[in-house]
Amino acid sequence: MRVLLVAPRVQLPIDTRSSPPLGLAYLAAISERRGDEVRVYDGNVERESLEAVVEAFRPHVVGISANTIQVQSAWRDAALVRARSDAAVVLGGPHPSILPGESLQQHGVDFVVRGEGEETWAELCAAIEGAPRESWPDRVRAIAGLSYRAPEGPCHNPERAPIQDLDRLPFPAYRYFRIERYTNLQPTLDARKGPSYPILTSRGCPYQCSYCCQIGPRRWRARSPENVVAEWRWLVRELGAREIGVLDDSFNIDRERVLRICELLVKEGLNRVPWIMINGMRANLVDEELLRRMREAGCIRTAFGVESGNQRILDEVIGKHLTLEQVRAAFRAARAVGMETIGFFIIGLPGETEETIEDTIRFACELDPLVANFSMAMPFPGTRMHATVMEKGRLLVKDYDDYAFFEGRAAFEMPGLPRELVERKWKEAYRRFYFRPRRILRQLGRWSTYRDLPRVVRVAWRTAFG
Ligand code: B12
Ligand code: SF4
Repeated sequence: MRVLLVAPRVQLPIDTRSSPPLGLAYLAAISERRGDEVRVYDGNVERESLEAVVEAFRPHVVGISANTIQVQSAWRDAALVRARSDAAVVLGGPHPSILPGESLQQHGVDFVVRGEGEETWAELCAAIEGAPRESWPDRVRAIAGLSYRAPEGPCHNPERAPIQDLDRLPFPAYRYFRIERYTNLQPTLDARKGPSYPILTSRGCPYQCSYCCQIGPRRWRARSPENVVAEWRWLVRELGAREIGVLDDSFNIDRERVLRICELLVKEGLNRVPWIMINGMRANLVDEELLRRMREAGCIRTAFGVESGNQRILDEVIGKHLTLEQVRAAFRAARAVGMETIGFFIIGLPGETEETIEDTIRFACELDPLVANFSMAMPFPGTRMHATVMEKGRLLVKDYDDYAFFEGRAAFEMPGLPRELVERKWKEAYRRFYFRPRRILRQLGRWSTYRDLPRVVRVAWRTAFG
């Protein structure tokens, strides 16, 4: 069967990094294991049009991935595929998983795979292979995690149980990606040295922060250290990775597992290739010894999800299960072992006041990470924050494209939290953090400042003053 996997194009108003979409790389590996002929089309790096690819490749199944800010583009792609072929069109990813009915109403969409996709995808492809379109509803009735159109209306099969043994998954199939067209992992910080690859060593997260969009079960599942390091070795030795980014939601839930991964990386000499924690580690679960072992194993930079500098907001609004003192200790420990840090902060959560936002800006300056990333609170569908805003506030975003906060516009208002305040404090956060004399001096000491100067100035200016 010919299978086309599509990452829809997202147009953002500022330059961001690009990297191969890992979810599609896993699905490509599953299709390959089935013996399918695979083509991946990432609209963010392709030069050909999707129309041309559909016409030349003549797929039997087209799988399209979408988070919220991509979903309108995904629907356009689905309609475009339908206009040019009779392929089954399947949507998956965070947004369709949360609101499957909405995507099923779009022209051209036949199926929605909810949550973790590998097993559902394999079963769906097997069920419809060679079968006439009219027979699809009957053939897919028993496939867990699938939503589809049937003559009686949209059908949502029961949830799929999470994959128990993640070690049984194939490694992501990067041979279908044009790796040379992606940026490196953190282009504003590091020079591009060669191919960069992501890795996912665990799935899920036991926490439930109010703003976070979790599409899978809360249960955290991990790959074994041996399986993780086997992929790492393959990325470095076979694919020539020059840097690796760990994408886990919660890398450090099991301390012993992290220590064992680090031990194996050192033993195999894989620690010569730098790696970075892309997503935040849990600051309450780190200590100096753990970070030292990660540093020795090649980790040059870690991130922590700090979110707020106000304990009440952390406890009552987010449910972060984290204290400000634990955050301070985590940053101190990272500094002590020579690891660079990124802090993630959120401005304008429901329940905030000007004072709590002030606390966050001051806390960011006190922690003084290499990078402070201030997001404006964004109520993604399916999150507790979304429910709060719908119940007590007013949503300002008009469509899903607006869910990218880059334009500096607040997405909602709450009583006592007007949009002007959030937008003003968000800009102020960037200005106050990045335009401190100490910070400017440190920035001038980094080589990348000179290499990326035009881009850094453009982004900083737009964010702080634009
Ligand atoms: C790495 C990452 C990024 C990278 C992107 C790298 C890339 N090109 O993929 C960067 C840092 C650039 C980024 C940016 C953003 N991100 Co992000 N990101 C992630 C992160 C941490 C990992 C994504 C990943 O690779 N996961 C691993 C793979 C295996 O899982 P997956 O992609 O979900 O795919 C599985 C299933 O969803 C499903 N599936 C997916 N697609 C398809 C398609 C088909 C056909 C099928 C059958 C199944 C299927 O099967 C896959 C395998 O099981 C996730 C959190 C998470 N744990 O997933 C957030 C996450 C995806 N990001 C999120 C957000 C909000 C953003 C931003 C909008 C934030 C912002 N305002 O800047 C931007 C948007 C950028 C963009 N261009 O789209 C949200 C999305 C929520 C939502 N409803 O949209 C997430 C879920 C974080 C969260 N928990 O809230 N992100
Ligand atoms: S923000 Fe991080 S800790 Fe909180 S639920 Fe999401 S992944 Fe888990």
